Amino acid sequence: MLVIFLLAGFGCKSSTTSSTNVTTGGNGAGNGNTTTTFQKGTDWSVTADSGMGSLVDLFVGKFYNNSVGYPDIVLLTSTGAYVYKNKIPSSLNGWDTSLGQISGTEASYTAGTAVDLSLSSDDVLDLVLYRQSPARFEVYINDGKASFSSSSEAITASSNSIAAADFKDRSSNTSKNNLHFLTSSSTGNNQLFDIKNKTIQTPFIQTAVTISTGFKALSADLNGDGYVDFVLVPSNGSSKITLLKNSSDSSFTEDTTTISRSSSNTVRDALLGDFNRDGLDDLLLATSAGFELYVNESTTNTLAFSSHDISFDTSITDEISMVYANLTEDTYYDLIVARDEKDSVFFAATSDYNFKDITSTAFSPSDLSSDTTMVRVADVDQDRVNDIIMSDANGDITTFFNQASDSTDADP
Ligand SMILES: [Ca+2]
Ligand SMILES: [Ca+2]
Ligand SMILES: [Ca+2]
Ligand SMILES: [Ca+2]
Repeated sequence: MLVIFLLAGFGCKSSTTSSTNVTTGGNGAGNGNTTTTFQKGTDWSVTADSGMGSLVDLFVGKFYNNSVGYPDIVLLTSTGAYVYKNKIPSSLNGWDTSLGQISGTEASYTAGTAVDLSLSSDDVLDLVLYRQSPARFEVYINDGKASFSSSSEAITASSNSIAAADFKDRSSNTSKNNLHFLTSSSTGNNQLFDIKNKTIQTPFIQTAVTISTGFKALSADLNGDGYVDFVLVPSNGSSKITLLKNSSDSSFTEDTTTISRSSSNTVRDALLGDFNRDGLDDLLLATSAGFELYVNESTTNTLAFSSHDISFDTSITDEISMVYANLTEDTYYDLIVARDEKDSVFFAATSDYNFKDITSTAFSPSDLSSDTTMVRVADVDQDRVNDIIMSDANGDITTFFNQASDSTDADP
């Protein structure tokens, strides 16, 4: 995939928001495997310092240069950004917290994303962050050893979520390194802007993003034309989901009618992932009343989505964080649902659109925390099967290693 891959949050599958180290689904039989187990890595538990504030986001990917590319962690919190380095290259297991807070990030953040802003130099992730006071976006350029230099651009709009999209020719013309960004704002000042040559461009693109209160920004190539598009998911139960179709890298077409929600239930989380394995990302919403799935039926020229039933054998209606990634060794992506103040639930896909709760067989019950607020997936030990990283609201980290063995019918 051409993009970036960090784990900005949410889907591991969709193009701009996952980790460099997340493996992808394979081409095998797709047998709905439900048998994997996860081992809690006792050397990989981190208790966050009490002064680190509350967790805003958790980025997993390569922040520290080494030959293999073991994923590291950056915590974005209400007091700054902090690096947890993967120790494996020096043969010690666990997360090394000694790099501490990223210099310059002594502020309260509400949104951010980790992307490689310069494909032509190294492949470590840089950061684009939104701080509340003074209100501004900041670019933090990684020197390859998780030491960052920063620049900023003032803007008064708030941001609670940000998604990135490569320019179409970026991977073949890395000297350009141009990216689009969409930010969602709970006060309605949703913004679309570009970063070129590691610099935020002004003025910000004045796209009329109609949606009044944005909850989450997502990105994927929705119609398969090579241009990465954006989705803006509303808060407060609005039925209008805004699609921003990228038509030439210099213009986006706003579409608020293709996906119209039938319910007004408040959205708790949203992700883009391919739930029927046709190569186009579909939209999954977790709401206050359950899940809504909108299946992508777009063609190159026309965006189209249809509502589709999705089946889980456990009801989930709480404050949640979802991640969609392949964790059993088959061709189906699986779903982890983290619930604040309740146990997380691991759903293994058994066929297109159908999931089975295998939490009780995949995890030792005493290992699972009951206050997970964020979950991410990455191949932490680079054994070619994806592992799970969970965090509570303070940034305390628990790592679960996938005991599945890599097989020829699944991940590359
Ligand atoms: Ca597209
Ligand atoms: Ca699909
Ligand atoms: Ca699977
Ligand atoms: Ca692994």
